[in-house]
Amino acid sequence: MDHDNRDRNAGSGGSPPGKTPGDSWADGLPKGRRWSGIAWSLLFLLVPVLGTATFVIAPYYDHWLPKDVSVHGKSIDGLFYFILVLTGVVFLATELILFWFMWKYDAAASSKPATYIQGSHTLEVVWTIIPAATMLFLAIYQMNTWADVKMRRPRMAPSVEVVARQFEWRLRYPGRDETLGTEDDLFVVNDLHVPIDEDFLVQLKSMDVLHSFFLPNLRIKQDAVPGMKIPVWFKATETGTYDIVCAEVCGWGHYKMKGRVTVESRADFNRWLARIEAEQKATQRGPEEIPMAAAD
Ligand SMILES: [Cu+2]
Repeated sequence: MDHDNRDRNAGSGGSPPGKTPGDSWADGLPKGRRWSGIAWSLLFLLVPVLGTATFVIAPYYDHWLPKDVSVHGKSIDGLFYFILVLTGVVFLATELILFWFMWKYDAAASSKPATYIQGSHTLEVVWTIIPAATMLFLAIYQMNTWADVKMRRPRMAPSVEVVARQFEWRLRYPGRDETLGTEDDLFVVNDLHVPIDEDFLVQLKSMDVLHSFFLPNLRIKQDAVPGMKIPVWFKATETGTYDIVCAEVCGWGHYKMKGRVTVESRADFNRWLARIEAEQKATQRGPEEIPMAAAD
């Protein structure tokens, strides 16, 4: 389209040959040109319309935030919605303006060729300062939530150690002495159990590569970094079984690096621990019970 316009204007100082001032310079364009302008404008209008429709319809099809079952989830979701509305309004405004400009200033419908402008220094300053101020506001506004989730760790010994590994979650509970790294530690794979309404402190490690410990319903997502012990904490508010997934592409089996987290009452949790302990004792023999290999 632009290319055609340029050809028409070439050598004629902007006004096409054979036209008197006041006539639309585009009168000579074939009819299809005008229709293509309308079609393109409407196509661009579909972006904000379908974009908004997606967000309105998605919750009805359960394609939305998973149910929040954590104490700090509310403030995280609040931040999410706040930023969504903020960016949503800007998105709608810019897309609608884009559509309107395409519609109104369609070359084929215009009586004048486009003119070149230098740009506006004031506008540049304004649209730099507004996003910068918004970013600064968000950075300050979210500080308390960040501190709750990542900095104000409950004062307690780790409730469990989670070791990410290609492609599973290895869990170690402290056992009866409530201390990790002792003989009575209990080992489980991909099956995290958590007592409800209690602070729960995870010590997160990785055995091989970068993974990301993601508990969508508990609004927890934390990278597991080889060589680091990273504390992660939450307080679950509703019993049930939820997903553990890896949110960092960690190799060919990344997609199947799934586990589950069961939130249950303290009594059920203790029963489960006792069962794991009994199973472990039944299947593991102490060194003194292992028969010596026959000596030569
Ligand atoms: Cu992984």
